[in-house]
Amino acid sequence: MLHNNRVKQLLGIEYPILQGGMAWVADAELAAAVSNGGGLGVIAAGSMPPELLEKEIRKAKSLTEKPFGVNIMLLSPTAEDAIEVVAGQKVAVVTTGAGSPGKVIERLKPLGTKILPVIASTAHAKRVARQGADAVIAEGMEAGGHIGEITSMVLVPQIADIVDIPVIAAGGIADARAVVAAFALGAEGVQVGTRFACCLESNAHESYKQEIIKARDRSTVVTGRGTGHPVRCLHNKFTKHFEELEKNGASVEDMEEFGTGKLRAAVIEGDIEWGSVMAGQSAALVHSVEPAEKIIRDMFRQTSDVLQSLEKNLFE
Ligand code: TUI
Repeated sequence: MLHNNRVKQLLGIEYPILQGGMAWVADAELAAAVSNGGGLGVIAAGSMPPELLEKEIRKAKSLTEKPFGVNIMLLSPTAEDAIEVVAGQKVAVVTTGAGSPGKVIERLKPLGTKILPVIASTAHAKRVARQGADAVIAEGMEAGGHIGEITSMVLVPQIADIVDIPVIAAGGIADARAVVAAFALGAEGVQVGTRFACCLESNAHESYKQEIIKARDRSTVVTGRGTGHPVRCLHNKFTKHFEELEKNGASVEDMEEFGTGKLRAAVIEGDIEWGSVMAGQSAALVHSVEPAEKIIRDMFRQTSDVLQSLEKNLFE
């Protein structure tokens, strides 16, 4: 397959779109749906013990002939086990998050696995490029879950200026307008989390999906800045209580203890009041639950309309 687009080339996919690696949400079923839709589906190892991760990888292989990836959350206590499972299963692509992927690159690159670290700063991008990353996913603070400090609008062009490997934009991308904007900023691909968390094949509880659909521009908040692990989620009783803890000077341990199990509660049990409903600011742009394949098709087909009106506005 020969493409001008380096992300399509690198990953062997039809549309340069990756699904974000969302713990508890991104299982084999979601990953296979995204891959079958022409993007790169990703299984999130974050919430999985190694036996379950292996089972999900085998399941994804049975559900799609297309390439898919595994996301390794580097803060997770099971990250090292996940690396070994991925090595054993010869997974084609690994994305990493929330840390430095040195060990992942060292262990998996010799096996031919493509490594795409999520980064949130120029220093980190330079470092992973030097370490041998195949592409970088530049994630702005519009994203959901664990985030950095810089917006996609200013992060993506800076990363594009300093690395030679392809840049994939993430954070705030939920429709064709954002795809065009990301490419204008120098990206050659996009990663989408929130809109896929809300898709038909996502494992998230129906109540979780409805909360995303109801979300407006100011519905997300960032908690945990004091713990060193800022996390964006939809505001609810959980985030209000978390903010109280921070204001009252609670210890990092107490805050982390309060947070434990809350993502699972939201995603699996549908506890949208006291659970951590992680979502990006683009939740406000998600209006319905649709199949992954339709989301991908619309996000790329509609780019030509966006470009046409853009040309009219700029040049006529
Ligand atoms: O990892 C994510 N998003 C996540 S992970 C997650 S699970 C979690 N639960 C509770 C608390 C914390 C996490 C939920 N959402 N996105 C990728 C990402 N990586 N965003 C930002 C970063 C990042 C930040 C700092 C990557 C590297 C980094 O520094 C590494 C270094 O060595 O400087």
